[in-house]
Amino acid sequence: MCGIIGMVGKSCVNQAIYDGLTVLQHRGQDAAGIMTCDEERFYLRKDNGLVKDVFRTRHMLSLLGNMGIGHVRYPTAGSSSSADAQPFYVNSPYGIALAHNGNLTNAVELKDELFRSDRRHINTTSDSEILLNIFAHELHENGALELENDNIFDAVARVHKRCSGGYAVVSLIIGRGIVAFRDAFGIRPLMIGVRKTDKGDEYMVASESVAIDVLGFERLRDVEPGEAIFINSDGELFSRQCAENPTYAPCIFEFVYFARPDSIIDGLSVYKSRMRMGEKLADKIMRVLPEHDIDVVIPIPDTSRTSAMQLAYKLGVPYREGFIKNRYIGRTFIMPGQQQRKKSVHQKLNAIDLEFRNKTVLLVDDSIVRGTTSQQIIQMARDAGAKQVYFASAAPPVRFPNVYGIDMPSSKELIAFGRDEDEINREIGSDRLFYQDLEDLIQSVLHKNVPDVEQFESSVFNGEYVTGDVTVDYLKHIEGVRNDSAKSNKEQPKSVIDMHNESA
Ligand code: PIN
Repeated sequence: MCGIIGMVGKSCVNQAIYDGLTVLQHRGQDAAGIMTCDEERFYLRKDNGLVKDVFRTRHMLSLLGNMGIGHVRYPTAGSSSSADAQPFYVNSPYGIALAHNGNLTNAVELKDELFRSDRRHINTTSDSEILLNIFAHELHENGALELENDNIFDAVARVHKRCSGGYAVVSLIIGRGIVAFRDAFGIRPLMIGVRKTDKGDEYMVASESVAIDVLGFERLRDVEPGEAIFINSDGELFSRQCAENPTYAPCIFEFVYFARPDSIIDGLSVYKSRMRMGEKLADKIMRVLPEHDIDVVIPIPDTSRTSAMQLAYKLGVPYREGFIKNRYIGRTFIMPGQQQRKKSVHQKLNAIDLEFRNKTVLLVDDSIVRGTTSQQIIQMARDAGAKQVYFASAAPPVRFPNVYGIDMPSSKELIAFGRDEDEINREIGSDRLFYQDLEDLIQSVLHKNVPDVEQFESSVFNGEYVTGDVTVDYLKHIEGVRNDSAKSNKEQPKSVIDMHNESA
């Protein structure tokens, strides 16, 4: 998972892109990069680290120009090198830079094809470099010296024909403008914002609406599945549908965990979705355990707070903040390697004993992925004196790998893989376990006022991959690059590095 931003302003955009990336920092804390341009050249700064650490004053001063793109990266196997940080750029044609969020499911074939037919070399393990070279090749085939809007849109249409998977892309064409597009299913999010100034309109595109809000832009609309947007250097916006059969199927996991609650994705409020997840869970608990004995509902901070609050309200049970989180420690979910994850759970959360002592507590989390955190937190609740520990997950069991840009572990590391709910309950050590049903999750996110969205990309729960091209062989391939031993092995064998395509 990554965060992207693109901006065409009426003055230098470096500070705005920096601020936007800081707002999107939750989408990736592994590396950050900004590329800006004026009429003549690109200016780039990218490195491993948080936004605040990657950009020092001297870097900011060197990022000149009124147009730019930015990226924050999520760590994945093989992607830890700063050479893989985005944006990437190529000199020909015109001078093009690109950053993306997502994962290509045919990256291995594309890399080979790029070499054999397009005579292009890919030097990193990043899908971004592949997307950039495909886009550059198609623009070269389609583009005149004086680039027309249709040349750009035709090139994006060819990118959609060649590339499969989930991707949201921002690209900078030197001196000309910014191109942004989204895969034909709209799996990864992308939104457009506008800001009126004395000199005219400024535009930005960003992974989440929260970046648009915080920078003082107005939310214009989401980029549609398969649609491409071109904002030229004069600040004019053009758009065209570039996919043959666009279908809305946004990633449901954005709503479960990744996106900030104050974001609105494809017209659907993340916050409201999480509230409804809590209500639906309460309904389920009352269905399966009408005479429940829950004394208190305790969220596992932060994401689950919203649903836990509504769950408690609907059950008519007190809601208590029984776990306090050290806010200076990063999210455990996105740290590579099991060892590092285990250690940080203890550093991250502390229990307030009084809220647990002699009570039947219901702990609520947004999801159970590996189950290791859940296991340790349940033990913490027992150590704090709880009489019984029940556990509720606002999402259904995660049983399948994600191939569209969410770095889920290999299926063997998923606690729900090959286990039924009783077995998971035993494994994590809870007295009772409640999972959200998939249909209830979908209904929690869906809102009647948004007729465009009828389905979600929910493969981690049901194993149905919307792009229809995910084979058993491909799943085996990503399993190989995702397991924890692959992640912790810094000296990866060449074959693994070669095969790996980055989940951005
Ligand atoms: C963490 C949100 N959330 C907590 C991420 C843990 C799965 N984990 C997914 C639960 S935060 S585990 O609130 O945003 O910090 O099942 O893999 O152990």
